[in-house]
Amino acid sequence: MERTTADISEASGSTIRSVSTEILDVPTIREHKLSSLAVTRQSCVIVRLMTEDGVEGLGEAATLGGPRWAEESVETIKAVIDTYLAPAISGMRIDRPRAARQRLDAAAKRNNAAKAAIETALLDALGKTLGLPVHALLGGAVREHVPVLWALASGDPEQEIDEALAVIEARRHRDFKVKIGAGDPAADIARLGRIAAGIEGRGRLAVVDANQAWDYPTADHWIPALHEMGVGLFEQPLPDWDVAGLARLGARHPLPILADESVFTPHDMHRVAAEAAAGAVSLKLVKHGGLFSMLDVAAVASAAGIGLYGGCLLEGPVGTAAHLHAFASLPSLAWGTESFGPLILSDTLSTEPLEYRDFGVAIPQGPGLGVALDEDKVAQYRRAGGSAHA
Ligand code: MUC
Ligand code: MG
Repeated sequence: MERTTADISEASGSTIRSVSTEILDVPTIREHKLSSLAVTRQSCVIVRLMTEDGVEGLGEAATLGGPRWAEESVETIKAVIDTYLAPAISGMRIDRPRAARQRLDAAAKRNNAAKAAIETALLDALGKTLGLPVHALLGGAVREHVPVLWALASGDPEQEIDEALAVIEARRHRDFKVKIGAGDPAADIARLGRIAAGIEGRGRLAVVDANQAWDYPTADHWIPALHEMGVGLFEQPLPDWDVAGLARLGARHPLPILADESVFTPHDMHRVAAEAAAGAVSLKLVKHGGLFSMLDVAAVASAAGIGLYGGCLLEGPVGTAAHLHAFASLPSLAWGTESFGPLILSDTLSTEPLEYRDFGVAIPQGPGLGVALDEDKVAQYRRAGGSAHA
């Protein structure tokens, strides 16, 4: 049946009936060690936004190690959504995501992960209502598949080489990110050297991520060794506030800096660009507060000639799909992505897994996010009674 303008306008004008949240705790396939935290279980908040027409939109906000990667934890995300953000957009039309973001910003400062999860659910509902994939709501896809690297983070180089060779063999990944900074820098350099030799000719050390663990002299001393090993990007070697330090490293060494924790907002991105403090930026929904804001950060970076890298915070299928729709719509994505979150979880939470093939992942085709949750799995991993887990 042909849909008239009036039909479409009536459907897109549907309003938000309710927003609900639940926390999931899902074991990871192995310990994932960052500089200041390690996880064996990944937690996220799933948001369900129901429209007056009975369409359900899904969103996700993940954290790493409670409020330690950033200031939000799944407990605060759930509380802020339930208490402040959900009431702020109740009854709004679903085809006004920018206006919804203004209401969310008026209701709560920052809390970007919480806002991102709500905006994702809103766009999923709008896409399902209109019969369009989320990427069409963001300007449309310019690619159908993105490269995905794999993160090595057990801290044991022999295990890490075995893990890398297995995923290369499976044609799942050939670029690797190694997490460092938990211990002695010289030991990390030795570990990286072992990994580089172990995968030589078959895989690449695309990114090394220190998660803010080093100071300027340490980074200045060891960057030539990383460059010598063929590392492609050095992610957030210094504390998030030390933008001037990142700029000095970038000016002294040819190895490009990848800004992660230093860039949450478009204003942060503007400062990093103005100070020439990075060669690339890692885009993550939890940092930017939503898909539109992610595109705003990307636009500021691109205007300054700073490359784009598709980041993650180990999201499950809902959050990963949301990232993929935004990454698909970016005119340029020079540094690829790390959209491997669902693969580090020990179980598949969606009814259909995302399609990982040819060293990357296919962009889901909607409507909406194009992902449905397996409700039995959700029930299995749902946190009971809101009790606190680390
Ligand atoms: C981070 O800081 O990049 C994303 C991938 C990964 O291995 O760790 C996270 C967080
Ligand atoms: Mg990082």
